[in-house]
Amino acid sequence: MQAAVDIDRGSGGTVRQPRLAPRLLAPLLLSLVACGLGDDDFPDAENQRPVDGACPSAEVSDPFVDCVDSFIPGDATFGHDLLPDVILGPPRGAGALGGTDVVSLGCGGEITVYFAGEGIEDGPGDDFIVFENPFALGEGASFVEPAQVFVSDDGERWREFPCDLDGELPVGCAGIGLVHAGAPIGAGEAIDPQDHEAAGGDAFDLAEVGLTHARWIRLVDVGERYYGHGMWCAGGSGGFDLDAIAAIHAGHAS
Ligand SMILES: [Ca+2]
Ligand SMILES: [Ca+2]
Repeated sequence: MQAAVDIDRGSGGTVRQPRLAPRLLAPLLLSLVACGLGDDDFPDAENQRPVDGACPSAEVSDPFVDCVDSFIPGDATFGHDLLPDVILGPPRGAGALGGTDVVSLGCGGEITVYFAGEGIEDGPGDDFIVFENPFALGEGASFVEPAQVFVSDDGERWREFPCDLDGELPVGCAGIGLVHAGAPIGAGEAIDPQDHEAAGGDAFDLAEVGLTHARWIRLVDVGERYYGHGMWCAGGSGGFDLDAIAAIHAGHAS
């Protein structure tokens, strides 16, 4: 597969150096020009465990989480006895009031969930929405408990969505947007939980991390890093609270 070229070393001898043959180089250059990005633009996330593998037989049921692969909470306890049902299906937000149909991760806690079949697909724009339970503090301010989002298609290598915690509100993290889908319960027209603008929550685009599909999503509480102390992620309901995750572009969907 490699051609060789002779290089004159100036001392009468030559050494053989491998190089890419032109017929191999052309498509490589074309593909680089086509997407403008190399693999190095999407490095795998460091220090992420492979999945536990608890979900191989899960079947596609709806555009929401199909199975919980693993749950490693901090000290929190809220909603843990209701797993996995509490995070399956559509969100049950309460708008500006937050919501309580959640499981709390606690400081540094993490949960890894699975989308069966072809998983989530990279379609135009955002591909999935994470729903937490932030609540309004008035004047456009919210109380938030952020988590960083990781995705994997093979269960071993992970890509991370950059989660900027330096500003007044976190950017690129889950747990920021108020959740309107499911609220107020039983009143008015139902809000489509796959419509980010109407439903709220925080939406993510697989193209941003260079994946065409993702089957696993891992959420890791970063409240302590954001606030600089563990006050808000301590206690029974401390830290990021997962309500639901909706696939916008599901590989199995018609
Ligand atoms: Ca996309
Ligand atoms: Ca909480």
